[in-house]
Amino acid sequence: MKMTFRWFGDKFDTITPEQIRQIPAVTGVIATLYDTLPGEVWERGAVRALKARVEKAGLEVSGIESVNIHDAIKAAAPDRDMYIENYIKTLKALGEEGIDLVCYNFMPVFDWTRSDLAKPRPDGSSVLSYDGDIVEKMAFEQMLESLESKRGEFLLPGWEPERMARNKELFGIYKGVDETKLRENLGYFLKAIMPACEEYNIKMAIHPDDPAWSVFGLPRIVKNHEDLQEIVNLVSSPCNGITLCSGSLGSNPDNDIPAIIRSLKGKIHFAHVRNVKHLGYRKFDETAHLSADGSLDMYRIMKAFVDIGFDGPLRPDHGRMVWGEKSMPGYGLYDRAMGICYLSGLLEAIRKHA
Ligand SMILES: [Mn+2]
Repeated sequence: MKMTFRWFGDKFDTITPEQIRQIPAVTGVIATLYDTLPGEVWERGAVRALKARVEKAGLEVSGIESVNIHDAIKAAAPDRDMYIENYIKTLKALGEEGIDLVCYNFMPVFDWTRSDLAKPRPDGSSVLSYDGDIVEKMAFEQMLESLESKRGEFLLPGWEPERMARNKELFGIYKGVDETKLRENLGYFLKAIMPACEEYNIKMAIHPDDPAWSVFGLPRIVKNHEDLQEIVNLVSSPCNGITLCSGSLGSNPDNDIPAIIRSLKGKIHFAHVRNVKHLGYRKFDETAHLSADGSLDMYRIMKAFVDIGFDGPLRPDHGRMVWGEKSMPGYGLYDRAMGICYLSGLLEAIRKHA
């Protein structure tokens, strides 16, 4: 298991690789070229520069999160093959630079959703929060405006303004795309890219939908164990796998995360480990990583990863905002650093006890 930390690049992140290097146990970053748009080809030179930047700090690039997928691919629009070709070119640029893990998601129109980006908690910290009564009664435009007004000077990963400016048009292209169709479109995409993935040994790791249910009437196909198993079965290749995100799957209390981890042995390429606190039907807060702070049993989750012999990169996920830090919502330094230290402690205890 490799301990890693997400980093958005010097231009966008409030944190530096040099700071990340000082977090005990962390050996790599999960990086991205944050100023590329879905559908754009990543140039090999830019990938090489990104790697050099990270390596200068004594870390490795342990994977990419994300190479976003153009909506034309997800909706099977007439120009999808062109965008798939571009995706393959990006994979080649990454493969030639020795990068072997790509996290992606297949959510239509927008990425993760929250009703509050900075909900105050009794201890004075703030967290990302989801209240279905608020989100699911809003029009999408209202949701967009509300997030835009609260993000401050920071970009929200997955809610890039260029993409959101086209949201009406995007909703339009998903007309007639139900879950079955969306899954077929994912299968088409995976079949097309697998030869390149296999050539360069790039593991594709689909991220679960967040939250793990449909919002704004859009289809979602990465919500639970059954969905993940279907995706793994879509294309039989060692490169077709998943990102096990405990927080996204864990938004639905019906998802038994340790059981899902155990059942997907060999198919988990990447792990996001964080906690959530269930507050009622379709209501949750993100919390500190500590088991006692949320609803998930982090010991059982880490134990499941150890038991299946998971050896890929693992990173803490969204953190609380603490100690007056200002950063991209969920992506401050302090609470994520506390989170990964805690997970490393669990890991040490599990291994020594074994
Ligand atoms: Mn995640």
